[in-house]
Order: sequence, then C-alpha cells, then structure tokens
Amino acid sequence: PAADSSSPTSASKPPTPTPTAPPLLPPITGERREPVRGMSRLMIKSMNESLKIPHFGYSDEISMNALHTLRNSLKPFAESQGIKLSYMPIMIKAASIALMEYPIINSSLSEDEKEIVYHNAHNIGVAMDTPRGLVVPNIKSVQTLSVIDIARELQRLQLDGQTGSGIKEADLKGSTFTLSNIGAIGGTYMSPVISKPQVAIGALGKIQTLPRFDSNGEVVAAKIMEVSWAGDHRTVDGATMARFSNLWKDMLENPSLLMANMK
Ligand code: CAO
Repeated sequence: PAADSSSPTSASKPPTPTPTAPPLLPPITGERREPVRGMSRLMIKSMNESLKIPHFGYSDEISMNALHTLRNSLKPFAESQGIKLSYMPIMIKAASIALMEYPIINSSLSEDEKEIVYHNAHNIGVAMDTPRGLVVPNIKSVQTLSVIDIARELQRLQLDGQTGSGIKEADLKGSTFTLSNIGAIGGTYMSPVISKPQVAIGALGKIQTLPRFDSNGEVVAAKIMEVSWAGDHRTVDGATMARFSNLWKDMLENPSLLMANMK
C-alpha cells in the first residue's frame, strides 16, 4: 500500500533547529576600591582585638508580655517629658541591676592577664546603626539612673548618631558592658562579638508574637524575645552567665522585681 503522506513519519518531521548561542558579551573586569576610613577603620582594629577573646555563647527566650504592658503604661508619662520610651531603657536598667549581683560580667581582664578589674560604674554600651555605620556609645553610670534618665540619654545618643557632628568621643569611651538590639532591624538569634576590654555582650532579637503554653497548659499568644549572650571564657563561665541572664530575664518577665531592686 502507498504510504499515507498525511501521517507523520520521521522522514516528514521538520528538522530540529540547532540552538544558536547568544553572542558573548565581553567579560566584566575591573573593580572599585575605596580607602577604609573613619568608623570602618576603627571597626577593623577593634574586631581584630576581639578575635583574641575566647568567646562562648548562651541564649534564652524572654516573655515580653509584662514588659509590653509596663512600657505602654509608662509611655504617656515619658512623652510628657519629651521622651519616646522604647524597651531598651528598661532592659538596660535591668542589666545594671543584674550586674550588681554578678560584677564579674562588668569587669575586664588586665592586659597582662594577671588581674580581674571590677568596674564600679556600669557604663552600658548600646550598639547603634547610624548613617556612618556601627557605633557603640555608652550610657554612663547606669546604676545611678532612672529608666527615664536612661531613655533621655539614649535619645540624645541616637540623635547625635543621626546628625552631622556624630557621636562625641567621650560617649564612645569607657564602655564596661554592651547590649545590641539587632531585633530593632530583624532576626532572632545572633553571635555577638565582645569588644575589648569588656567581657560580655548581649544581643536582643526581634520581639515576635508566638504560641506558648501558659501556667494552665493552655496555648496563648506570647510576645517572645530571644537573647544571645557572649562571654569571655577566660573570666566568665557559662554557669555565671546563665545566672546573670536568669536574673535579668526574671526582672523583664516580672517587672515588679525590677521595681523592688531599684535603688
Ligand atoms: N523587637 C521588636 N520591635 C523592636 C525591637 C525589637 N527587638 N527593638 C525596637 N523595636 C521597636 C521599638 O519598640 C520601636 O517601636 P515603636 O515606634 O512602636 O515604639 C521601633 O522598633 C523603633 O525603635 P528604635 O530603634 O528607635 O529604639 P530602640 O531604643 O529599641 O533601639 C537602637 C535603639 C539604637 C539600639 C536601635 O535603633 C539600633 O540601632 N539597633 C541596631 C543595633 C545593631 O546594629 N546591632 C548590631 C551590632 S553588630 O554589627
């Protein structure tokens, strides 16, 4: 029988077009270099020093429900004083009270590593993201300040960080302990880096609403924040860091304890 010319056969298939490669662009070469100046230069120096510190990490989660209520109730008073109250001043004050109980966290190891230097003042550094990059000014003698005083100082430093003249040198010097609120930008956990000659730093994660069990075993919506501490393991051990963190956490979860410990 004659072949059916309408049925597709291999002979009648149109030839598969050979893909043609697009014309190659010339490879991109060259690079852009810029001198490392200002804050970036300081960061290189201080981070190289930090590398010499044997870090350990410790993390925990904090229920922020009570602190959320406290902050909301304090906000109108703070506003009447011209202050925008965030969680930070309360967390800084709680850290100072916990430092009184665990002064080793507010210490330094001497350069020859023969002495531990306990600092009387709690000069609490606050990592700040500014148009010039990361800066860490500190709030001096937090142990003598109220939450409103701390909020006022923080606001002054934030304003300096955002404006032309920048943060003053005196505000950058003498930190004895640092908190880094990376959660204001995002993220939950962090591995913060200790700045010499300090021995500890805490990084605060983003406050999130997550399901948790209450004391009756019921699932509730809880405001949760993770904290990631780093300690210098030459002078601070994990158990001390855990106890310090527990005390700090207790005060944030139960602010009446914070009130009870205020001097
Ligand atoms: N989770 C959720 N919301 C947060 C938060 C957190 N952890 N921290 C702050 N917020 C909220 C505040 O409550 C505020 O909300 P409202 O306007 O509703 O009150 C808002 O975010 C802005 O807060 P803020 O950033 O102005 O104030 P702050 O006191 O909480 O933090 C500062 C100040 C300077 C710590 C912060 O702005 C900052 O720069 N963080 C970045 C730190 C950083 O870069 N760390 C990395 C160091 S290592 O490279």
